Amino acid sequence: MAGHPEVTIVHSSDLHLGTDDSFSERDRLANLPKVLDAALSVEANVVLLAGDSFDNHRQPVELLERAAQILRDYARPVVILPGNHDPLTPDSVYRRGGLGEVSNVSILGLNVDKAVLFPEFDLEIWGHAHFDYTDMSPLANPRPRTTRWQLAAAHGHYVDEARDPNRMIGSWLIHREELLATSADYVALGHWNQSIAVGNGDVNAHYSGSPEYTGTVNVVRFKKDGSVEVGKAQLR
Ligand SMILES: [Mn+2]
Repeated sequence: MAGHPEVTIVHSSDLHLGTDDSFSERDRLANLPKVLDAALSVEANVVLLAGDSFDNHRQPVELLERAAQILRDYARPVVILPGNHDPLTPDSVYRRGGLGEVSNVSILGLNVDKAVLFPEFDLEIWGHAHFDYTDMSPLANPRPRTTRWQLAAAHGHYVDEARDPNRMIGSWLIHREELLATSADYVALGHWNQSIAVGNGDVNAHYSGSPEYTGTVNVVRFKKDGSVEVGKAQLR
């Protein structure tokens, strides 16, 4: 076999750009260039942001235009999954300020449907965007694999127990059997601030955590020999 391409993906989530912190003079977009710089340092082919990239939709258009420019200047592929803080509502940050028109940025559910294909890497990334603030099932209806490498992205709350039809508590739940049902090479999770693997090692499923709290991003390497390596890169 000639071998398939080796691919490096940087996975982050919960950047919460635009957080209203009136006690700080800090740039509200500061975490975005930090994550992109970390991606450059490990020569990532694709950056995936698994939800809550923005804290809320009450952002001035100027801030959104500046975020779009930072992403445009980065120039490499970025895939964004809208989460429960930045869903694709009519007033969404992704529908104002031009973020949906940046050619190297794919926003799941907006300028691409449920998946982004990268033929040059024999890779597909799929995920269900949040469209509003109500409950949804982040890993429902897993996409049948069409490429050598497949990454599933989901924004929600992982629970280790089997699904309980009588349990009505909790929103955006992700169950262990749903992780397994993806058969993906890597499941990129968002919603939790801490960086942690879930699913008992039966599947490569990881929360990246918020870079604000962890100071890191996840670095996922799909290797030529078919193995998957998951590590971290420090933010500077
Ligand atoms: Mn969230």
